[in-house]
Amino acid sequence: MKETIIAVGNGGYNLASDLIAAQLFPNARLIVCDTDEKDLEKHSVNAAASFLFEKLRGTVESGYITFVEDIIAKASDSVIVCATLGGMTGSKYAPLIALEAILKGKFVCSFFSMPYESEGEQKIKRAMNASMQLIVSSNFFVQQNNDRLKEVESLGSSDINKPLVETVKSAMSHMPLEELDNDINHEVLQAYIPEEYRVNGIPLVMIRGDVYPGITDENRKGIFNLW
Ligand SMILES: Nc1nc2c(ncn2[C@@H]2O[C@H](COP(=O)(O)OP(=O)(O)OP(=O)(O)O)[C@@H](O)[C@H]2O)c(=O)[nH]1
Ligand SMILES: [Mg+2]
Repeated sequence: MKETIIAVGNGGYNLASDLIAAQLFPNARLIVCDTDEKDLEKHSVNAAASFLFEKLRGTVESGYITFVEDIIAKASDSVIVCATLGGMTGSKYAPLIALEAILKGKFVCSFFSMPYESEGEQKIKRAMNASMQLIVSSNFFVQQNNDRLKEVESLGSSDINKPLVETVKSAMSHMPLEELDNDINHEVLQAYIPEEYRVNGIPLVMIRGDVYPGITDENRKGIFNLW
């Protein structure tokens, strides 16, 4: 299936690039979006479409959905949302994009990271809120907890997305992305995480199919407080 990868924010673009460089999605279309004009300009060179978003400070209002609708209208039936949560762009817009995609009946997969603990409570809270919103609007997700990266000695400074990318690679070597959702049980999915990334305590990588089977679109919208 031809996927549409939607990279949100600066780290979201890095993550999407690393997934593409690993040749996991050879036919995918890349859409980039950011609130930072310079970053967007740089990244749009490699993208099929790019969107400049308004910087959001407070809570998201329903008016912004229209903008997000334009993106989803350009997406295929299988959407991959990439963001590194904690900042103001990926955390605010990636969940809205995933919500719009799942409401439009797409298969939604989210790949995201959580910030380092040293980045402070505000970023962590923002990321926690965003991850919850992303998870309810995804059929499948892989989360990387950046703070645990330091526990894997073999990872160098340029390997920041490697555990997530390698987990996706391992999972997709067993079955197509679109089949990795609720048909498969939790233990089977965890076994796809490469052994070197299984650290003690809070995991470095989490991989899950439909977390809330039976969740309705109304429930999803309720989480966002938009309506
Ligand atoms: N795994 C990973 N994490 C990253 C990367 N870049 C940044 N991060 C983490 O993600 C958080 C958010 O960073 P950005 O992606 O730059 O933020 P943004 O979404 O562009 O939002 P702004 O605040 O508007 O710039 C940072 O605090 C880091 O913890 C990356 O390439 N990979
Ligand atoms: Mg940014």
